[in-house]
Amino acid sequence: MELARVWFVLVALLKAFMSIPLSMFYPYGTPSHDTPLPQNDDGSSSEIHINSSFPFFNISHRSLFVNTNGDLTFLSSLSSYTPSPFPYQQNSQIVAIYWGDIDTTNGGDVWYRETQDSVFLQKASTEIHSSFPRQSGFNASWAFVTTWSNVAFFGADTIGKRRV
Ligand SMILES: [Ca+2]
Repeated sequence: MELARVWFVLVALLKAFMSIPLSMFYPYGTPSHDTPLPQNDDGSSSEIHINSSFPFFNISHRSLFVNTNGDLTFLSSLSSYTPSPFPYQQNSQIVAIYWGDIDTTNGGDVWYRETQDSVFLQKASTEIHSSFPRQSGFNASWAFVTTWSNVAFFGADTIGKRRV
């Protein structure tokens, strides 16, 4: 069996009220050399050119967008804050990790990076093997990490936990 080039998108979602311990997440933020998304509501990154092609729904993508409202898109940015059923409208190619009305002007941060760090990729591969035993040949060679950290919802107060 050919060990094909394997692509992996890893997305971590953190919210202040979740009980998932930080130790379960991959490191993120400035110490991990992540790029921060500017504080915004319904915004997106500029087009991010990636070092590897990412095959997704029969298209090999060389760029993507990180959208504040909790998703990644490949063909264009997305400002929609209301989750929609799949297949999604337009010609969007979307990885909807946490599609909701996030507003980081009220708190929280969105970070992203791509990596080919061998320690990171080995950990990611091990977790895939554990979660998907039928993918025993999976061997991550590249990853894109996006973290929504302590993000507030639209209309939240300045602490980001209550609607004002
Ligand atoms: Ca929003």
